[in-house]
Amino acid sequence: MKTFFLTFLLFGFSVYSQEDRNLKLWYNQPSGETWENALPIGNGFLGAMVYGNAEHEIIQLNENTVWSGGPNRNDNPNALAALPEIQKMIFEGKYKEAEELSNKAFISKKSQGQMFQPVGNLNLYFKGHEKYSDYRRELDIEKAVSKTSYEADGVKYTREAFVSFADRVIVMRITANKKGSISFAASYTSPHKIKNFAVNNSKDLEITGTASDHEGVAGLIKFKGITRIKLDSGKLSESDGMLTVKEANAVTIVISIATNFNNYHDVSANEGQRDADYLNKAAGKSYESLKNAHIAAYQKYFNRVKLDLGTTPAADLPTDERLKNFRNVNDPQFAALYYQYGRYLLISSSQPGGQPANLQGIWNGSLHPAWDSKYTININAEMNYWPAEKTNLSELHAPFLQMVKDLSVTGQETAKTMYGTRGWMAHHNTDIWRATGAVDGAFWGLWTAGGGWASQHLWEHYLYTGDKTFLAAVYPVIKGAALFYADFLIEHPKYKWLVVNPGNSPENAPKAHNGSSLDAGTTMDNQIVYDVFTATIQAAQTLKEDNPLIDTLKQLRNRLAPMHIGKYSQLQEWLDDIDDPKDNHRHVSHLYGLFPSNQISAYRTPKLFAAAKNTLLQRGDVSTGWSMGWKINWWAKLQDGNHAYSLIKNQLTPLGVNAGGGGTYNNLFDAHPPFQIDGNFGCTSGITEMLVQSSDGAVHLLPALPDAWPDGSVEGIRARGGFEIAEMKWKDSKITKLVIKSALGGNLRLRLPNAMKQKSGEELAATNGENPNPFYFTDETASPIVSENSNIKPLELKPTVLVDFLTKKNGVYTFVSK
Ligand code: FUC
Repeated sequence: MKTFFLTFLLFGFSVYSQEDRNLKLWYNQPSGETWENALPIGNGFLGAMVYGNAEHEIIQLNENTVWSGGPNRNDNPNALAALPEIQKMIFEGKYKEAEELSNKAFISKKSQGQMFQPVGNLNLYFKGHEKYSDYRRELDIEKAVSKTSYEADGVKYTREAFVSFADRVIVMRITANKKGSISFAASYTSPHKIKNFAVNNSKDLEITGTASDHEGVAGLIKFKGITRIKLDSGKLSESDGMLTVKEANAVTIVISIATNFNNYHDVSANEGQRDADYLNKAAGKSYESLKNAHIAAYQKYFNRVKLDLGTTPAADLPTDERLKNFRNVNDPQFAALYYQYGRYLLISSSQPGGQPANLQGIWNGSLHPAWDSKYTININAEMNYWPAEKTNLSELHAPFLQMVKDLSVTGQETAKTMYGTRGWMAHHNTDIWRATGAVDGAFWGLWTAGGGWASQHLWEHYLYTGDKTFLAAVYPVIKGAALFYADFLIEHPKYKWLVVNPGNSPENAPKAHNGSSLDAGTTMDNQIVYDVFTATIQAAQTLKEDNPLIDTLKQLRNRLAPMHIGKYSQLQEWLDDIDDPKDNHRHVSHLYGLFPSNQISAYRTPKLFAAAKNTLLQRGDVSTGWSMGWKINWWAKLQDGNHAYSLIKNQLTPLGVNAGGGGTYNNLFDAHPPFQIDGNFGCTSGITEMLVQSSDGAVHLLPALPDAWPDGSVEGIRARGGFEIAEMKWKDSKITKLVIKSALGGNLRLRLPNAMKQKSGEELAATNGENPNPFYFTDETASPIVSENSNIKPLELKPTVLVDFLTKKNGVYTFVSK
């Protein structure tokens, strides 16, 4: 009855637009003590969580290079000698024994990876503000500015905060509608053991500290933060290590933080000098000029994509209320807001020259965060970067791509000393020190494909940008990932295919293995090696390099184990048909081949495509946050928009409501739980894949539009081969207008839900054979093999129209429905 009433209430009104409030998260109450209520701001180097509490404002501070430990390696030197014995045990089915030996010989006896750590909090104490009214706090993701306002003692107070993209400082401005009414005390707190607070010149609060020692690695990161408080009239004084503001008209707080980190093997910078430089450059500027420069720098990225899925009165409510309602009401704008929030979070946590977004992006308040808030490269870190290219944030891929380049150096020694191979490799985790050893236990850590998977991002960046200079520069890295496998693959004694041994299907174990995850030739391992070889072959062909290697890799690729359809009509996770159809493990790693890879195709491998769907149905929907995020992408690839949408609803559910699964916190951070940012990014990628795909020989538009979004428009999504969907409008699920920009020229093959023509009236050409555009190359001869014995039926797909249109470099083309 209640739901009915609510639905009636929300649908009863006519649809109307909300312009200004659309891209804001907002709340009627402060965060209190709860970190996951606070609002994240950041510029890729600095991150802050703004609590917005009236009487005790907390700005929790992060700097992207404050990590425990220092330059270190964590390879296990006993691995190489034990490798043949472990391979033999696995081939003989002695998985448990193999795992035990691997725990001794492969798993690192040193660091299991270092921790991303906070700097501390800046606390502002406003005496007498315990009682307040007219409270509101918000995060405007169009401007990347947070704002808190309330009334206390008859005065209206406002605080605005941002982390400047232009000036590398955190800025807060406090104003009041009555002169002389701003009074507060400011001080730092920090959870670090080694720290010091000081007041300098009676105007700066300073914090210095050293990040933790961890797992036998000495903490070498030194950090310094300076907070300068600038007043418009009033008085600033110092007492007990605090700065006190009395009776100011307005206050501007500028916070800079710096460390001694230069790169993963050099921590020799002078943090104090750096910090003072950042502060002094920014502190002389007026608040308005800092804010304007910040917004302009931010919007250079943010404004590239616009998404309108319609707005209903449901969008009127505060964000936490909308989150509670989302599953039961029609609030398409909430999905659009969440989509853009993913882009906001990527812009704010990943900037060229900085560290890649880690498990928590750049926001962490704990000295010992979950999973060290590092980089899990058996899914999570890659997922963070799925939105980068397609949501038109290509430059922001750079920190991740730089990490891959770093890993290709550190991972070379790991490949050589632990596996006796050329090239480079990384296991399932890494950190700021680019550690590549195997950690956490063989069950999780003895997985060799972390580097291989991560290396695919280099190739993907090329496929979107067509940047040959970039490709030439990173070719040795792509090739190094292939050389590792060229040397490491081993013939399976029973099946005769070349396989990875030891390997696993990340973090899952088949029942048949007595609790051990180890195996040879798992489906995901095979798929990753297939991609690593294919990318290397294609990169070498593009660059006209390495002909003998191309031949070798092609031969090796032909001997890889194929994908199999098993007895439950599922895509097999392992080489043997030992999947459990009731297994609902969060990792569905073998569907890597469906997404982010494109080996499983609706058109080229229809049986595998149908098997992938069965696997996903058997695995179920609700799971951890990131797992649901991945599933949105898979259902989009399966062209089932309604199922993808129901996963979005599962994900956008307050934490605690999905039995046994994750959800979303009030600040719209994804809940594994705990907070893990990959789910945010995974969902943003998934929504894009519902609207535009460019992975299967064509630019496929509206491949998975749910019934809930019959009308809408999007601008700025990017497709492989340098195409940009500059504008796409749809009505009743049919595209009415389409504008495509072609940065590189070449054949544009469109797969459309309805027939279209050029705006001039001219028809589009019918297709003939393979797409001649090299960025859409699908290597027929190397298509993965499906086991022949399956009589699985291909899925029935919605009909589409396939057309070709030849574009010129920098051409802009408009199409309309027929
Ligand atoms: C992998 C996942 C976990 C978690 C962790 C950070 O180990 O299996 O669910 O996301 O990474």
